[in-house]
Amino acid sequence: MPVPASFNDITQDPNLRRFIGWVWYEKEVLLPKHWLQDTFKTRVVLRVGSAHYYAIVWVNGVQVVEHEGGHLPFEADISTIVQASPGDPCRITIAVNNTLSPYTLPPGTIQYLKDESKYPKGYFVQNTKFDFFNYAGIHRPVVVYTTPVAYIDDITVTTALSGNIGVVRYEVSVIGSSQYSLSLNLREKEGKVVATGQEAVGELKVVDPKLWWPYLMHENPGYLYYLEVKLSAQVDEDLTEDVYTVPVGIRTVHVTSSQFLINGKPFYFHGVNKHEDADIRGKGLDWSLIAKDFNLLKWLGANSFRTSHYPYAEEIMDLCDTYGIVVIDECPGVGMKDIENFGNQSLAHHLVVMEELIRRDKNRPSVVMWSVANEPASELPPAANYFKTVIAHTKAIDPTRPVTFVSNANYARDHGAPYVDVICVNSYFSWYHDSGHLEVIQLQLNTQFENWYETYHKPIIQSEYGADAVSGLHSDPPLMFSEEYQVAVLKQYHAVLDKKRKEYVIGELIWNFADFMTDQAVTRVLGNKKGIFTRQRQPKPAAFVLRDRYWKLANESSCLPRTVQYYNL
Ligand code: BDP
Repeated sequence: MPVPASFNDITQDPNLRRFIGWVWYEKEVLLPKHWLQDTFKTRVVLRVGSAHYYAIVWVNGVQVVEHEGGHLPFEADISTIVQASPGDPCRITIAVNNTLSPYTLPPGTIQYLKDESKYPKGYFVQNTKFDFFNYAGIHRPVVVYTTPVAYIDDITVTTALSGNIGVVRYEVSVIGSSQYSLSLNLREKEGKVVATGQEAVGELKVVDPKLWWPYLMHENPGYLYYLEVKLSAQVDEDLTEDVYTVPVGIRTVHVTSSQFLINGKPFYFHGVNKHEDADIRGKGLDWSLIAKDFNLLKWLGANSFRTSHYPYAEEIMDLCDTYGIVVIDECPGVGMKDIENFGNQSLAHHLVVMEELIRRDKNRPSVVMWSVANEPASELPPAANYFKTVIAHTKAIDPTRPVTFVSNANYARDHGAPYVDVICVNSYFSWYHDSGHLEVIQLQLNTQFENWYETYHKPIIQSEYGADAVSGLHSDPPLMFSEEYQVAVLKQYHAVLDKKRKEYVIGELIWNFADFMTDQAVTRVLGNKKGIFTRQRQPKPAAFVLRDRYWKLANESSCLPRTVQYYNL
């Protein structure tokens, strides 16, 4: 079985495609000799980028780590095990179980179907209430790396602006020695050192900094400085050195009652919702696919996306930082529709997931907001305390970013909305309600925005809207599932968005960037077809409509002089 990849679509075996339970991966690797000899100086670490959903890892038969939750990395110090038998290959065994429960994120249930006149003995299915295929396996790279035994464990960077001074606050945590010194250099992209530091906690100042700007908002988007942190530590009689470099984008984020400000300028999200999803590899990381998607985002004139409905690979996030693609970073709180999903067990896990996500992505300038859930049953009374707690916890760990969750609840009955900084609303007028009635979209969308704004006086993002279109299916007048209908829905939404974006609507994210696989259902034709691109990343007509719109929006909202205009690439 290849890694990284979902195991589901690799073979012709239908049982493996829908398999629920334990799968086992094993590989022997040869580690460099000097990693194994320097017993007291080298720390050997095994890191799994993500495994869906629950994983237990052994090295040479010894259990080294277990981890609950897909989409986020975990690691184990394996030094003592591999250094104990330097002559042998290192055997890595990873067992992965994709069974979901009411307390996992996302939640799911196992249902035993006991009527033996209909089902064989022991027959069960896994039910989920989210709309994407529960791909499983080892989805991201597994690597073995080393550090010295005294090492840089973590670095936290936040940035601020004070007049023409860029302030880079940092905190370095060191493990393995209490006798150490640090040397920090903040370098420009081109290498020149602009500020230095020696303390574990400090502030670096940059005069007239080059700010990190979103794509299409500035002629030089995604500008990154590099903070190089050098640790020299005394370990027994020896001096060891560890070096780590963090990309730093100097930028600020603020939310007012009607605006989202990046570097003090109003930012309008014109972007997409995505999935990690493609033929054959499922949710497995694929560099060619990632590069293709970023090219399509740039072509489209999209300045942002939401990581619907779980954290994406670090490799994707790195490119967002580099290209200036703004991210709403979402945790896997999706499909939370039942009352059991709001109890203490779920809550405790949700808090841990937010901690892991923030530890991974906190230094990324592209991440401007955390989303703690998608379309939870937020009208249930326990959702009030649940979201109050998750959002307060998220803000306590990261006071620098706004927090939201994405709602499709009625504005008057949503118990989570009082705690968010930005209201994110999904709606599917003329699709799931009033199916086929394009003529009601404008009225209903207008009412939706006014209701939410009058209740909360917080800026609003249309965080999902769209319609399924089966590529190549035509109908005029536009009928549901045709390419023409998808275009017509978008245009109706845009008419209202164009009015409301002058007031308090701060963004629009189409559902979805590309067609994607779901469970089989009577409403799904080999998956969800709301993509503006097919699953193979070919444009439907809706992609051209959005492309025209996004480039126009870019010209209106960029910080370039009025005489300078963007042209479609
Ligand atoms: C929304 C969900 C999204 C679905 C979409 C749809 O947030 O995950 O895929 O609807 O039904 O409710 O297409």
